[in-house]
Amino acid sequence: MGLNITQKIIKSHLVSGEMVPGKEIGIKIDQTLTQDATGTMAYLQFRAMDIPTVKTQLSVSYVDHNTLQSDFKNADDHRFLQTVASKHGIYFSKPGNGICHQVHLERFGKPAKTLLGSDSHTPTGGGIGMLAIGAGGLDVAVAMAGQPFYLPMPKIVRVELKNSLKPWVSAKDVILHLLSLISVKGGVNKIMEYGGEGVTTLSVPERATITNMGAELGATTSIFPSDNNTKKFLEAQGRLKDFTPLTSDSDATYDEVIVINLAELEPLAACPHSPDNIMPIKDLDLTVNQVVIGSCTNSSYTDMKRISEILKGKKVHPEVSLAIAPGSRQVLEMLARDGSLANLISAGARILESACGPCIGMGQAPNSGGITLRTFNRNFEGRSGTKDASVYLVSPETAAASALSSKITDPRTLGAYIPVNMPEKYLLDDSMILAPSNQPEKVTVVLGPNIKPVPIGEPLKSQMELPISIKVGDNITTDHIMPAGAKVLPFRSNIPAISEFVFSAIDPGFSNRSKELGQSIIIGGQNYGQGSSREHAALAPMYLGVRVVIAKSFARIHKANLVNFGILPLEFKDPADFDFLEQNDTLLLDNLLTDLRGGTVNVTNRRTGRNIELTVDLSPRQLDVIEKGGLLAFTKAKA
Ligand code: MIC
Ligand code: SF4
Repeated sequence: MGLNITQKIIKSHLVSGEMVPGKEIGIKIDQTLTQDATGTMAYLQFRAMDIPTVKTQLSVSYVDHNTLQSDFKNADDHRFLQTVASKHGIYFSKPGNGICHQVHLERFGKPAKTLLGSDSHTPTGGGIGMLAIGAGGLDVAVAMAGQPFYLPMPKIVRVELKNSLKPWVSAKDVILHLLSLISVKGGVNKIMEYGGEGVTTLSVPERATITNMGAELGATTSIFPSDNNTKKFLEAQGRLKDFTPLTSDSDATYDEVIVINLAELEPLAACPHSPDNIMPIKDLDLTVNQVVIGSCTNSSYTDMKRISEILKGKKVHPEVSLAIAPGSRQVLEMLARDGSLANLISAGARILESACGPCIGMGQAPNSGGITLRTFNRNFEGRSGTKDASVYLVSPETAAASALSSKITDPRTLGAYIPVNMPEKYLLDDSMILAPSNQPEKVTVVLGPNIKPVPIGEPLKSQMELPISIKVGDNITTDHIMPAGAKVLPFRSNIPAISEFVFSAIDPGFSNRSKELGQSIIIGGQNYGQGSSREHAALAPMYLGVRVVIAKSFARIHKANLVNFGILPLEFKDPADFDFLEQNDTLLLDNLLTDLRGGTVNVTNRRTGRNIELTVDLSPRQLDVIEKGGLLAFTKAKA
């Protein structure tokens, strides 16, 4: 029987398990990437394993999230990351060189390889035909140590693209449409594999926009074939030798099929406060205060070039603030050299550093009650830095058109389409990517005072009586659990300090309350922990004494992070039982260690006497890890 692309890559990397959906598999990881906000913890964990040099084919450490440097903390993290990279065989992409996913696509991604990244948008690499997966920092550290990456074998969904996009409709609209079809939880434990004649009409950067935002479907990853467009892209990046063709066999089978007719799509927006709250632009009537173009979703050279053509000779509306962050130094320098940057500046754009910036709330927070259009991938409440702002996620074309008019504007009203060709040759200069030292023994790793040791979890007990410290609803994001932004991000390498901010946006008393309770349980709804891969959303609650999370369902990465830090994730057998639990109730868990292995756990609510059945959807390996108190404790115990 023929294989699809995903099966081909998994098969050639399979270390353990069978390719049966839902069963745990272990795969070999060829490449890893980290970014600074998750990287400091990942490298502290890697160093705790005492392995001198990474065992991957390639590992890259990027600095793109925390580039504000409002005091010593971020700069100290950067210095730590640079010295760790140099010592342990890791390439280091300096701050200013660009957003990890954009730079990795340009300079390192290879079709048919596996990539594990400590960032949820690592699937951007699927645009070039990689199996690129986001994970917690500890999983990435373990992969750098040469160990397999474990995950439940996903279902494989074929997304069949028919025809081609109409003028002014863009790759962003394809993924927004898919989000409208299957929602932010529609992709959990699935891989979206693109195929069909429409694929050949999309360039690698366009494909990467689609696979990038596949993260918002909750998908394990998304992937495109590696074809002639991939070859041309790699050739233009001076990397023809990295090309391998990769397509699915003609008799390949899939677990599900979704058909999208590209020709029927129109410009769309994801409305507040969820990436799946989709409306056609033409049906929205809004006055816009701010427009921001950039992020790992839409900051390629061709995206930027097109908006510069739209803005050329025109002026941004006086009531609008337009900020633009090109995705990489390559993009920025090419725009500077071909005159596009001058068009943007002349139009009145505020040019930002090539970094994540406003996407993670590092500057450019909107005004009170502001309406902001962003080409990003997440519009969770408060993520922009302004709690009552309304963030709409749109294509670069819609963003540029709206910046001119101050009204949300369908780019199809701009007149004749402005085609932008893919460059024959990208500008190549890797001088901001530092190779690791060839004398690693001479490199000293420098830790700043804000970099604190990683806390280690406690072994699980068979009997526990735990109070509920918080009860939350559906689709709680890791931004709710562990917020980011300019105030909190500098504490990513200091768990005691960052734990003060757990749930701070929805329940400012949470941190103190849980410390007082000693140990506790969190109750969640559907898709608990969607969004970012930040393991701090598990690590900081663990530090605050959270031992168990009971939810209707979990997002994949967060569930894996909970296990890695010794927090037990359990699911309601009957979701209706959610209604019978309240904050401050005390739950009795009995005979836990035995029952966990049987797949069902019973808890009794002390207040009501009611018994609730919970499902254990964890592999035997994961149960071993949790029993020991997390992956670090487990690895230490094994050693
Ligand atoms: C995000 O987009 O939320 C982030 C910031 O890139 C995160 C990583 C992090 O929290 O450091 C992600 O997507 O994984
Ligand atoms: Fe950076 Fe935003 Fe992309 Fe996350 S989603 S990696 S914060 S640009």
